[in-house]
Amino acid sequence: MPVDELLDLVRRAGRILLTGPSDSDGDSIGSCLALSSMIQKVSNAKVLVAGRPDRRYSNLPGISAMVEDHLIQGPFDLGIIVDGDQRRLSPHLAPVFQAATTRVIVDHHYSSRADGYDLALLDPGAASTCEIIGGLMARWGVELDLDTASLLYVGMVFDTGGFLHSNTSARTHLLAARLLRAGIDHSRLHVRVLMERSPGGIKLLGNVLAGASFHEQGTVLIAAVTMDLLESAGAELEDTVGIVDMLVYTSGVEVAILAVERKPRQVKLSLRSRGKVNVALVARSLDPGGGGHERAAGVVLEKPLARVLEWMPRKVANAVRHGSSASQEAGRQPPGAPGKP
Ligand SMILES: [Mn+2]
Repeated sequence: MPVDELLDLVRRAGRILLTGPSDSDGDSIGSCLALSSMIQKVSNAKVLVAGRPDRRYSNLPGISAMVEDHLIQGPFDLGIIVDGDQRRLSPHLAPVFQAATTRVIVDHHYSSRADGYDLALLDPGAASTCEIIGGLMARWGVELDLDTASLLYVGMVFDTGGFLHSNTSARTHLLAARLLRAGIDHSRLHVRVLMERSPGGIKLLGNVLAGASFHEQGTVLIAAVTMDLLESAGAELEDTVGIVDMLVYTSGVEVAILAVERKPRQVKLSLRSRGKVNVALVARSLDPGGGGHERAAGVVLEKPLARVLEWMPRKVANAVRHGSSASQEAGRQPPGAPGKP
């Protein structure tokens, strides 16, 4: 069984690298730190957790032990990537991970495959990678402590949008119940991860919402964050997280898109769907590197924002009108929608 194989690998390893994708989020950070604490209970290995979490995770147990990618030096006996494929590692970390003697992936993304790893724990039915780690913990016989429970809850709450998205299952709630029984402060964790905005972030939100535009008879809603807007609001890129999730819950809207100008010639699009349109396909139609889940997808475009805003709405309208329906990949994807690329 892969679960037992992983336990065996962890016990035999001297040096372990644990990482999520370079664009980390609540699930990848919660998964890494929870798995790290579990590993330390069953093994004497030295564990390095790579990543650079943003402000909303600064109070999490174990977060101060995270090391920025560029400071990580191999070799490692075991490399474990969680919540995303190794193609999403930073240019510095990717070769370090690939050089590890044994490589493992633990993930719930539909698009992740076992090739390129020595061991793969893939469960696309899990709402979050933290849900997989929670199951792993029970199988390893590791006792659930308060810190680990808090970390797992962060990932679960992040990837389900607070148990709102359709990926939330009975299994999700059963694990959440175990975490609450362990004594976590669920309300504080939820507010910190999903609700709280910085003063600059609130100003930014107001400006972005005011500038949003409706297309296709009100079924497509598009908003943009320019570098100027960020600066004038006193906000950071991390303050754009969650805005697109608000946009999509506008009545009549089927698809919402937030375009964030990251650099003068680079735009990150985040796409959300209410279910009729498969936004992973829409993202891929905009650029081959785009993708994600049916209801939550993303794509990075190496183009100026003004050009993207000129060209993209028509492309999206086309995709919404002709095909890109959720049923097109029905054979590959269950109806749930984990993630938030
Ligand atoms: Mn995830």
